[in-house]
Amino acid sequence: MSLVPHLSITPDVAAALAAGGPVVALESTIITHGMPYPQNLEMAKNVEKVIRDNGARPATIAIMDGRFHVGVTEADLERLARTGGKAAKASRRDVAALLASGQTAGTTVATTMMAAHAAGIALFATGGIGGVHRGAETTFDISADLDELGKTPVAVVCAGAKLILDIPKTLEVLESKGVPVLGFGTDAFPAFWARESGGAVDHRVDSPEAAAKIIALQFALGLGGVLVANPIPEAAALDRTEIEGRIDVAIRDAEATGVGRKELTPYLLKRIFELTAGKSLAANIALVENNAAVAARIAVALAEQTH
Ligand code: PSU
Ligand code: MN
Repeated sequence: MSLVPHLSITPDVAAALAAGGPVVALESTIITHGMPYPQNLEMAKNVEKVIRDNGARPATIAIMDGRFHVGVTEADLERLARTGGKAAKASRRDVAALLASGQTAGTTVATTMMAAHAAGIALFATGGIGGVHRGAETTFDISADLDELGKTPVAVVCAGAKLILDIPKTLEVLESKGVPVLGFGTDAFPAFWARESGGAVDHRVDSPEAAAKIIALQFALGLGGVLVANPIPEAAALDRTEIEGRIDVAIRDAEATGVGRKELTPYLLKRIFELTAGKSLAANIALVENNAAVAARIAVALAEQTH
């Protein structure tokens, strides 16, 4: 019982993994649902380049043609980027149905972790993780990302979680699931577009080597995933008060139009993009690239420590 027979790993990723080299997984919901075309395609290509420039191999993960692709061709990236909202969003509960139907789907943090682990990839870079939505005490809307982090041994480098979520509740659930939250050069849990959320990380690390040491031990002990929280670069960060105001408007609009469940996160992202006149998208791209660089450096340190 395993995902392995359903993986299509590109030859260059397979060769890097066989040699014990550094590989960084990338999700695809950020391409299919997180950003508009053509910025999504440009971002996807740039992020792969950033990983290569930092000494690791990128492996973008997506579900296409009844397979879990680990590493995609440029033509496949183009295909994912051009789905224009028609692709499915693959959470854990969707995997079997999507592999059966052959539909094209972006993989979330949860399903990208599943495929990365099956392929033997330790590091994964994204923008922000899913978490506990505001009002979860009535909607029960808690992302499957948190549960996956609790059980699947992959280290996810993110810029924290968006303030569209309830950050204190998200940190509480991460604690319940036993997920260590490492602050990369920070004591503060970052809030995606802003460098601070008001919440704190559990442990601070100040180098890729220090992060790699904890990640290696977490995996050796069989304790599940690790979350590395890496704040957006100062120059790209948005003003927290301004972004908080926009988020409140977007949430009210979602309630007014009845958007919820799996459509909620993509809807809020699109609405905030409109409300900030695109500034949120530019910041989003900058922080993903920054996370890719840090993930690649940690992957290199981890490969050196384990060989
Ligand atoms: N947060 C972002 N951008 C994103 C997502 C989250 O800032 O694109 C995507 C990720 O793929 C994440 C998913 O895993 O949304 C979470 O969705 P949900 O809340 O439905 O689990
Ligand atoms: Mn949800």
